[in-house]
Amino acid sequence: MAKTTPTAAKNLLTTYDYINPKPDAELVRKSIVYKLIFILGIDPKDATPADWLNAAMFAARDLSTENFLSTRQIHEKFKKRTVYYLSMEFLMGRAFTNSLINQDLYGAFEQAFKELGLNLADISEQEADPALGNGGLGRLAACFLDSLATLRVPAVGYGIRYQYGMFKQEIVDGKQIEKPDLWLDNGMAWQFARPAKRFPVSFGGTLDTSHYPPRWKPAEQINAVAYDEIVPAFGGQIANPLRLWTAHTGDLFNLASFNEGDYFSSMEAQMKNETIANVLYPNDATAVGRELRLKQEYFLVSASVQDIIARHLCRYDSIHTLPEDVAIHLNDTHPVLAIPELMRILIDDYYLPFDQAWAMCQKIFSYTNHTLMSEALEKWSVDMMAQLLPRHLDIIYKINHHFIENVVRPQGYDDDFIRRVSIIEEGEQRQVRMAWLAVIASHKVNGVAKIHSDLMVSSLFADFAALFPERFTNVTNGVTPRRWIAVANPKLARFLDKHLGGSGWLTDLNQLNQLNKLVDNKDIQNEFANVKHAAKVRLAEYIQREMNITINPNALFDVQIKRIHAYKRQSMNVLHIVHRYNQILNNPNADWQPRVFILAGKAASSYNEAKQTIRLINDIAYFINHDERVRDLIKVVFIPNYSVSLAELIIPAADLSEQISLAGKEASGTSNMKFALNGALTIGTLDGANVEILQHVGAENIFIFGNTVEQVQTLYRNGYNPYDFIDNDPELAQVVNQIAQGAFSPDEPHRYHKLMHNRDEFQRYADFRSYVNAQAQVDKLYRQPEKWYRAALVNMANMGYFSSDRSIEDYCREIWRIEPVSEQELPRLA
Ligand code: 26V
Repeated sequence: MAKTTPTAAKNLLTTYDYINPKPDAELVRKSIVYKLIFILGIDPKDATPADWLNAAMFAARDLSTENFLSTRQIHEKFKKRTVYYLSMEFLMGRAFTNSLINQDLYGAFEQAFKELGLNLADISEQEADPALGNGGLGRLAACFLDSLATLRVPAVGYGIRYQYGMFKQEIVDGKQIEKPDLWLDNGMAWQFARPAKRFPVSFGGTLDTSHYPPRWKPAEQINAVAYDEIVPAFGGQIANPLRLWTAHTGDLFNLASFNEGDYFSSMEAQMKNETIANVLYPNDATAVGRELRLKQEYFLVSASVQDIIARHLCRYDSIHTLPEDVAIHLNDTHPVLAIPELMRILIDDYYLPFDQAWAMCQKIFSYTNHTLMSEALEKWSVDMMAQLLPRHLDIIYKINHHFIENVVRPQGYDDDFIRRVSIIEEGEQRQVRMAWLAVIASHKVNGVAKIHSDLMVSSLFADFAALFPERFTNVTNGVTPRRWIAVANPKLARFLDKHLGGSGWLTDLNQLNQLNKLVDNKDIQNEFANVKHAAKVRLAEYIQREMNITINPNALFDVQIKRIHAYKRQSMNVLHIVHRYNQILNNPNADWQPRVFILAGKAASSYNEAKQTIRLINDIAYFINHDERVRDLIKVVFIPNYSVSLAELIIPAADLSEQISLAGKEASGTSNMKFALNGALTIGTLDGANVEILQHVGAENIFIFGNTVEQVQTLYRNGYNPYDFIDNDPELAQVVNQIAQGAFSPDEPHRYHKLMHNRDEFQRYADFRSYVNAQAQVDKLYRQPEKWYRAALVNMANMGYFSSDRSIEDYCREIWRIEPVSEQELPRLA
């Protein structure tokens, strides 16, 4: 489409020839009321809290739009090399409060609502929490977008605007029930619809190889249409886009039947493919959904790569400059089809020779691995790919051939090695190994914590590390202090402002170091204890209101919140709870430390063991919470429908952070960082980022237990037998038997038999005793508040390293070679 902007209009943004309300409370109030009346068409006397929220979000969006548009102008003017972050998941959390804090508008909006007789905090609670992700990987992408904007890095996030996010979890009779998550139902004032930004995405059909380049004649086409979400930097001035694609249902045609005039058949295909942007897949999706998942992945990357090229051609007139201008980052293997997609466009549309296109790809792509678990490593059947993406499969074969003949064979590797590194896995069902393709095409491949990156090189990618040792690197994950302190824990933010002399820590988290001087100061310990207590009261009120369970804020809050998965060992947490329960009943008059065990998390809907674990937690909660003999010494709470917003409520209230995965299985973990940053102590294994947290906070300030990776591997090698541990530990045996024989499920005594008597793949029983001992150390320290709060302060003081700002600086320097927008490049304010 030709650009039709008249010359006179071209400089409006830079000359500020328009009205933008200066954000004082009065103008904010007027702006909110204006939006309510003229944008939403609602009479203020009829407005619901959700209406007020929408109006306020429009008002707040106005105030970041200028930054958003001028950021784009700066990038174009200075031809800023840009990173495009491709991810199937973004767990952004609520946008409204975050944007007010990042733009220093919280006070003005609070006052404006006060004048309207409303309360900002209540209004903010109306916002739906877009759950466009499963867990850690999606939330990491969101923390990274916040840091990218705040560090002024030219960056665009690309994802899918799933109509229904992750399901809504309800707990009925202890069981997880999945309900649709209607996050878009109340409108989404935060996103700009971009109906003109649309790209066709094709599927199926045939490949005519009688020409060069071969001609792909697709059978179906669907349009990807963009929605842009503003990602505001902390401190204003810069705002980057998160571009989310929807499938435009009206545009899909079965081309063949449409051409034959068969309107109804073409509509049928449309209905079927409507689902492309409908749901987010849980991470262990069944075979039924696999084809749709593959389509979603291609839909994301095809639209994004086309958009990236279009953006490049706005700045440069040649495709050949693409590698200087563009870095594309692959968040796990999910967007790896971007590689053959870019190859296809370069070869088929721009007529580049294969070698030249391939050299460009290797400069452009980089890839992060987020898991070593074999079941999460994506492989697509060659047959399915041949059906759906014949040209891409053809290109993958060529890449594989080029790799084997030009890279592997010349180095003298044998056939067995070649079989192992081939992108195509031979066997009954030939499969495309997406992680292999990612490694072969990328100039850098990173793991997400030191131990994980080391294991990645020594196990999963060992053969590739022999071929290209310089390709592999580590970038330890981080979390944004804006979301995880300023938004989630404002009282802690005030505490830090006070003792660190201002809010500089928010963009330079190493300033927390200065707390180290203060950790022995009793007044400061008390002040922090009060901050923690207030957060515990807030959580206790929520649990009372939503679940009708009374908990005591003076008890130790012991928290495990994350996806429910066997390797994360929620069921080992349960073993400890039951063991403690038994001990209390055996010795009721001992001086027990009261504890509240808080758990939350979703189980993938097809993952039975995880769902059983949720049910077990709820059965035990019901049983123990109603046993008068334990009084208030143990309470167990499973909070339904875990989300970013719930994490913001729970994490500040935690005393103890449970990070108890089997060593070698958790790539990094990021909630471990959020907890420690909020002054919780960690009980954890030597796994993921726990190892680096230990190094930063010191062994006296963390409870480390359990087998090391080496010990775990030795146990596996020697044929791990859970009964070696159960039979040698009578207290453990008692716990296992109680659960397995129905002590907590009297209506169905065998309900948990299988859960307890399986092969214990993640060695809960091997680590049980060491875990229980570590828990005793926790009680002991908690009894000495001075020591406990000192340790909590030491944890906070040494968490600077775990800011996602540091992670992003590492990526920019080591992987993307990207420079932020400089002070000089920023527009001068009028
Ligand atoms: C796999 C699949 C397979 C196909 C269906 C959809 C799907 C979705 C997710 C996954 C794998 C998830 C990998 C993941 O979430 N890894 C987590 O990444 C965090 C950020 O790096 C890290 O802190 C966690 O330790 C790691 O489990």
